Amino acid sequence: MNDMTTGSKRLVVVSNRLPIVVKQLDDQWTFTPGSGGLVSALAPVLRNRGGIWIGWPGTVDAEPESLTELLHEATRHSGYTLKPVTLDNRDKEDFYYGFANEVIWPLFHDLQSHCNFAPRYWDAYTRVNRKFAEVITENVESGDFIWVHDYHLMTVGQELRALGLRARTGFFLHIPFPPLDIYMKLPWRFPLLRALLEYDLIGFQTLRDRRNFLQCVRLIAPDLAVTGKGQVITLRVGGRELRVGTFPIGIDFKEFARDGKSDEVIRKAKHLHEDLPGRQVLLGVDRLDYTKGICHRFEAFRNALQRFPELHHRTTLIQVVVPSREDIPKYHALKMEMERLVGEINGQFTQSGWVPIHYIFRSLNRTELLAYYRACEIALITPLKDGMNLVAKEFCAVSPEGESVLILSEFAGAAAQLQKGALLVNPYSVEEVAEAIHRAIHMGPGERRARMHKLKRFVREYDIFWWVDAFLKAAIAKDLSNFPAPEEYVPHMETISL
Ligand code: GDG
Repeated sequence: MNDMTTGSKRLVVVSNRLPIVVKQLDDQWTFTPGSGGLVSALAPVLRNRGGIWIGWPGTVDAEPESLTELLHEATRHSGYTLKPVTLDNRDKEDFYYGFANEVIWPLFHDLQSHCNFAPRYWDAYTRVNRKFAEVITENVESGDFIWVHDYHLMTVGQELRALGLRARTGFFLHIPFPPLDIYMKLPWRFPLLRALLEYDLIGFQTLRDRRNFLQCVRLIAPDLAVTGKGQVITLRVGGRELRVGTFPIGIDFKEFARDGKSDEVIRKAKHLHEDLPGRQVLLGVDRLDYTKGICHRFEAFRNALQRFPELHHRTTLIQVVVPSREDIPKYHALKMEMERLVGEINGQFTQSGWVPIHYIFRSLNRTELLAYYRACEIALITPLKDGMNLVAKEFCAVSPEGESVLILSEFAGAAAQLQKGALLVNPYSVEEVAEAIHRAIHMGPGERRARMHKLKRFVREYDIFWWVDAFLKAAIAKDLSNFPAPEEYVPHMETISL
């Protein structure tokens, strides 16, 4: 760990899931890399700096001692150590599927009608957060910086204080923080806010999220005093002082740009496009999730095909959906609905030699994923709400300059940074997205190049290493005025001209 940045000995990263999933198959333990944005973002950081990663390895069957040994084996050459937190079936049901995925995930994405506020979920949440705190306390050394991640672990900081730990703690929320009116629906709104205020530093993806959080804090703490206006501000509340900052998460730009130019990726990308001659290919890549707006996107594509018949035969949408949380009925229902829509739209428009939507329901390996980023001319990334959306940034890093266009939801955190290069859309407006598709397909090489140039510059400059440094510096910096205020996206009246 970099002493210059934090003055700390080690970085202790804590997240719900470890970057490795442990499974038992026919009496054999298997390891597979974890998926999702948090793992993609943090794995290169720990590879680079070393440290400890504490989290749940995804199984409820193994004994803690054997898990520790297995994880030690699996990460022998990774440069960092994994420490497991063991969860049982009840934890998995009520904490993970329950509070995290049926309460916080939908509520924080403004989808309150998807919430199930079952009273037992909160007890499970605090119980499991205490388990995490206990494992942290067992593994921490003096001078360590403890960096807790995401919505599963919002009360860990408070539990650590209750266990008497004095180490410095930071928390980063990867998903959005909802506006006051929505947050207030949460039955446990006050204890949750009070618990968050026990961290020394809280990071959000965007200024919008931070503003929402501050409005909520103001309600429970009329004595709240805020100092500063930039990227990192100081709060004084209830006799405590803490910092709150905006840190838009990035990707390992160099690695994506380099791997995207490898012979294997170029060969595969060429091969993919040979099967779609003379077409401009639109690409969607998402975990199976109702926040990603996949069904709205299909409707927008249908609308584009209805209104602009010249697109027939000239464009194809490739939609990759990565299986996720499929045991939850809502996710299963979403899968059924997506598949119904794909069938219906393809049935409506397919002609000899042209199928409008190619639908892939599986996880791609990295080479395949990069080949799709490289081969497709237009990324269609239209989440209904998203903390950041790393797929948008990965597409920019890999796609050849001058050929590609990014269509991006204004409700993705990435919109704040990428607004000058992307075509921003309201994902709820089927017509607006259809018009953006039309505009992207007709966009000339000059405009494409200029836009992609800006996009790449932002993604390169604010990469994952910038993000880590900014967060860790914010934890210790004496002077917070050196942190520049980040970009903010404010919807405006730009009409898409046809
Ligand atoms: C959460 C927040 C925030 C996707 N398909 C495949 C694959 N992926 C990888 C992508 C990307 C990651 O998964 C998805 O990241 P996102 O950011 O798009 O979304 P979430 O998983 O919802 O992440 C999000 C993020 O945390 C980080 O803070 O941006 O808002 O919801 O890295 O590359 N990887 C492989 N095969 C696939 O088929 N190998």
